Amino acid sequence: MTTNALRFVRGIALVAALAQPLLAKDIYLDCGSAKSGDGSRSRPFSTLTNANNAVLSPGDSLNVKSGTICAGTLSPKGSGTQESPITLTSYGGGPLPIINGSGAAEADYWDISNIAIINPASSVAWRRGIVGTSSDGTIHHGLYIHDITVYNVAGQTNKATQSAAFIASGGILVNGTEKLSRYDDVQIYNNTIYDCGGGGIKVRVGQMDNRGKGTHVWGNKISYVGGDGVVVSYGESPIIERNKAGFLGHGKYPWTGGNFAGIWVLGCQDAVMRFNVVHDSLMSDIDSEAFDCDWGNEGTCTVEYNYSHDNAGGIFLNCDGCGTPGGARQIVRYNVFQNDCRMYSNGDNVQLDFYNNVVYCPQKDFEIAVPPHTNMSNNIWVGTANSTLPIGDGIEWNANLFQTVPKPVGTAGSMGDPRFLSPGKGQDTLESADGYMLQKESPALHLGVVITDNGGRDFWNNQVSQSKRPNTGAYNGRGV
Ligand SMILES: *[C@@H]1O[C@H](CO)[C@@H](O)[C@H](O)[C@H]1NC(C)=O
Ligand SMILES: *[C@@H]1O[C@H](CO)[C@@H](O)[C@H](O)[C@H]1NC(C)=O
Ligand SMILES: *[C@@H]1O[C@H](CO)[C@@H](O)[C@H](O)[C@H]1NC(C)=O
Ligand SMILES: *[C@@H]1O[C@H](CO)[C@@H](O)[C@H](O)[C@H]1NC(C)=O
Ligand SMILES: *[C@@H]1O[C@H](CO)[C@@H](O)[C@H](O)[C@H]1NC(C)=O
Ligand SMILES: CC(=O)N[C@H]1CO[C@H](CO)[C@@H](O)[C@@H]1O
Repeated sequence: MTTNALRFVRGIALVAALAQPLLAKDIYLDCGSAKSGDGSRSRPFSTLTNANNAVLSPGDSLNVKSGTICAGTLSPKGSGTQESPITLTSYGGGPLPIINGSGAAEADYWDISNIAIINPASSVAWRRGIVGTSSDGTIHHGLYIHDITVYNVAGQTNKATQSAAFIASGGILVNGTEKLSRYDDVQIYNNTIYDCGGGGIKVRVGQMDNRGKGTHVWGNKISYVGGDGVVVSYGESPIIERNKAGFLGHGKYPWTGGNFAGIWVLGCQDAVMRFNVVHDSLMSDIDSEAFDCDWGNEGTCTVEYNYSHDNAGGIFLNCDGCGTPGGARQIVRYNVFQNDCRMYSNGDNVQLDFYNNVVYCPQKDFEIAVPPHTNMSNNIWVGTANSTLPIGDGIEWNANLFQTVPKPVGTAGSMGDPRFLSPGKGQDTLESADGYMLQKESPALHLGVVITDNGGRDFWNNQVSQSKRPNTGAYNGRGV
């Protein structure tokens, strides 16, 4: 059974739109009202059925009364245009209106904001809060979902036994998959998502040979979801940034089987994950890393300027061997990883460039597995005396600084205290990682090797030169 709180269906919308007068109309819905009116502000519709029957045109809006609860599926019809999207939002001020229900989607140029969505149930199933679908074999454009709160969605939590339902469950989903359909210009930002079985935000915008363009997922706060934080698949140059994902695997509908990871991409070209914070993930079968360049990624897959801490699965997953290999160059740079001590690698077809990161694990042994072709440059590794770091013909170690953990056998590098400002004190924000700046006496200053095409700035936005020796670690400013 598929249930969604909100679904967008395209259908007859375009034909109807041609027959509409150019005047935009605003439709009002007040589920607290006793009798249904004509959808005007003074005589609003009172049921989701009324609202679902209306066909909206470019520039139209559907407004849901604040402080009310509507039971059922909101599934409005119609498509906007780039200049005149259709708006779905709340009116009247006060608490966000809640759509409590099931149901489910295709549409162009919708801007959805300022509503709350729940989809509770006593047992988990294929269920999501909000879903946009593209299944008619055409390219859809423009889905903007922002300032929405999604919580209490009883999505599937077991990927081992219910894989398809788990993949399709979570807070906010986009499903641009069927019959060569694709979704361009999907923007999901500033939403709050918690207590959702299956995960937070899962965006599929196309297929391997037909990737969706312009996917941007940013500024979302995701916590206590029973699965993945953010997943973007089959996008061209998608950007996932400034999201916070914490306590993954926990919550009202906690993880019960299979694998999940914090923030990850699959089947993408040139994906970037940056400025995110991922923390306190529960251990799943073998994943639960903060970041993952999964299978089918091509070009580059970049993880930069992020901070993560205390994820049971650790730092990073190369999963290029988990499906159709894409062979993207994986670039992990200028990140701070606190008490994240593990990397897992599945797939031999990729090059991993892991440089200018801080990996701080004074209490837990490292468990680091990397692709056979890996370049570890300019990182600071703080570990235990018992930890070992990987060696191999294709694993190169340049200018790393090691504290307590021994240098990998037979490689160059320095041992010593990096003299961080105040390590181990990071909380749940990017700012809280400031303790990983370097003191004036730090041996890490100017210890690094020059890396060409290095992104030009460090974690704190200090410049990184293409010719002068950088510091090791994520901080390239002067000693403080
Ligand atoms: C949502 O609907 C379910 C039944 O489907 C009901 O048990 C629950 O109380 C409703 N929650 C709210 C906040 O209306
Ligand atoms: C996407 O839609 C198709 C067709 O309805 C369905 O088979 C598939 O499971 C859906 N995937 C997700 C992630 O919702
Ligand atoms: C994000 O949401 C907050 C309220 O939670 C609001 O004040 C802010 O303006 C929003 N930012 C954007 C860019 O929409
Ligand atoms: C390190 O390993 C040795 C031998 O396995 C063990 O006796 C010792 O307790 C370990 N030390 C720590 C701090 O884990
Ligand atoms: C590894 O990176 C360093 C620094 O960029 C570079 O000098 C070296 O040539 C790289 N090694 C390989 C095998 O690419
Ligand atoms: C490169 C960059 O913009 N880094 C930012 C990372 O986050 C810290 C803390 O919010 C900012 O100070 C940096 O500017």
